[in-house]
Amino acid sequence: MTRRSFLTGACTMAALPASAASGPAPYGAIPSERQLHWHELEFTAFLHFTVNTFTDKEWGYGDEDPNIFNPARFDADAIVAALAGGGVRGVILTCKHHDGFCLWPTKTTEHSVRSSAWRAGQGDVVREVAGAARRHNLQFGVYLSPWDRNCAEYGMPGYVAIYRQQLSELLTNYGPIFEVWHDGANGGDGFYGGAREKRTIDKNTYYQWPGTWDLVRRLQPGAVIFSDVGPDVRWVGNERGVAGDPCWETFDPVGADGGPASPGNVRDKESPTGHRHGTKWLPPECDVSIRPGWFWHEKENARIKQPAQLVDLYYESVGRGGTLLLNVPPNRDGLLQADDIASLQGFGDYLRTTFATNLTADAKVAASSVRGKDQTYAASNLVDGQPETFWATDDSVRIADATIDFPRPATFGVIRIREEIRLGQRIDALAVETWNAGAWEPVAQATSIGARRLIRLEHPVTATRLRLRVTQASASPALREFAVFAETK
Ligand code: FUL
Repeated sequence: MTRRSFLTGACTMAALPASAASGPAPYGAIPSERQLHWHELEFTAFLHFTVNTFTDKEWGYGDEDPNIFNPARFDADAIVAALAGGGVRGVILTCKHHDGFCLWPTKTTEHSVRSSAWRAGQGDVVREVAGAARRHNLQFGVYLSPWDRNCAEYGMPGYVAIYRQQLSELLTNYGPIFEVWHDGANGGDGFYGGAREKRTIDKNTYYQWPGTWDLVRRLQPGAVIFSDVGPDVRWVGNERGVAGDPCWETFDPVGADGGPASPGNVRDKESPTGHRHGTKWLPPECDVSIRPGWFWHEKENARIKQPAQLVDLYYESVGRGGTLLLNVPPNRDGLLQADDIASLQGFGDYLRTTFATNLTADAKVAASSVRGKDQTYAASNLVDGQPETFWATDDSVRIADATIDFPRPATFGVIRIREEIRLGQRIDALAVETWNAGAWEPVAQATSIGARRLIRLEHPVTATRLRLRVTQASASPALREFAVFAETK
């Protein structure tokens, strides 16, 4: 050890007060690297596709003939290209839904594409979607239903090894996986290898989730794990795609009966808002289908959510610190329906045009307080477009403001505010004001900020001067971005 590094080490160890220029200490729970990466995706898609597409069901019983799965014009590139056109950054495929039919040629069961007439048993939907996702620069994720209404072993101890084997196949043979999705539907009646009976399982113990999650960590350390209770991403508590307001990124799940929580067993009334000061960083994923059902049904072809509805959902999910997981189900041809594609495209156009130009980018910013008067934490970091920089104040500060002066009047309808979440969720409330005829006038207020808060104004506002006021915080504020945009309608 050199003398210099010895001294540096000694200084760090001695409990000196933090120098003014050192960064703020994190507050409460903080996100992992894999969660940070997931937050950046904002908007991802679900593909619900299996035998149900051909039987017109939402939940298959498990006795379906594999030959009915025959999407004659299946084209993963066309599907993924349409998703990319909608602004989607990741896609999660139902590799196995509750009916147990596997969309890849698994070694664990005959009940898969291998036994199907589709491509004479040589097809692999998982491989094709994973490949198309990579070609279109989208991340790829897998949904593997724990409930399996086909498997004879379901409900018995042997099934857990089968489930883990299926997961291992998916996590080793298809490249990087960004998310592993475990739904919460658990047990009931089914085919179960011909038994045709009802099988119930203990939600807390049967699947031995900790062992399965260890397996995911080992095989795909970068993947986030989704379920009602995480461990990385929580279900938002409804299938409407809407987060609470406030929506805290932290959450301590409790079972529906007040006991321990597990996938399929959570007091989900609390999931939309999460828990302020919860001990786990467990942000919400807001899943919703573009159609009434999760699978494609001819009778729902005229009931597709329009771009304006998708825009509302975006503000109610991504805009509240979560992500939006929008299901767009392939049809019997193995393609997305034209109307679904048109809605996606309209929504993507809205996102691209509205968020193209941040009007604060050439504004000047001055703050009531800057940490240690150090430029590293200057308020101009709010508008520099750099993800790594942030505005911070001294540790003792809880109420602070930043004033933004535009070089010319700016007209905007959307405000975007982001905390430096590497340092936890610190802010409890803030307000935005405009300077008008010698006085500050309120424009908007918000509570939870977290990864991202989008405020959509009822009417556009024109201003040359704006003020962002942190009115309540649990630790000194650390904000990464303050941006405003003209909404294109
Ligand atoms: C639920 C399932 O029961 C639905 O069929 C759908 O897959 C939804 C996303 O998750 O648990």
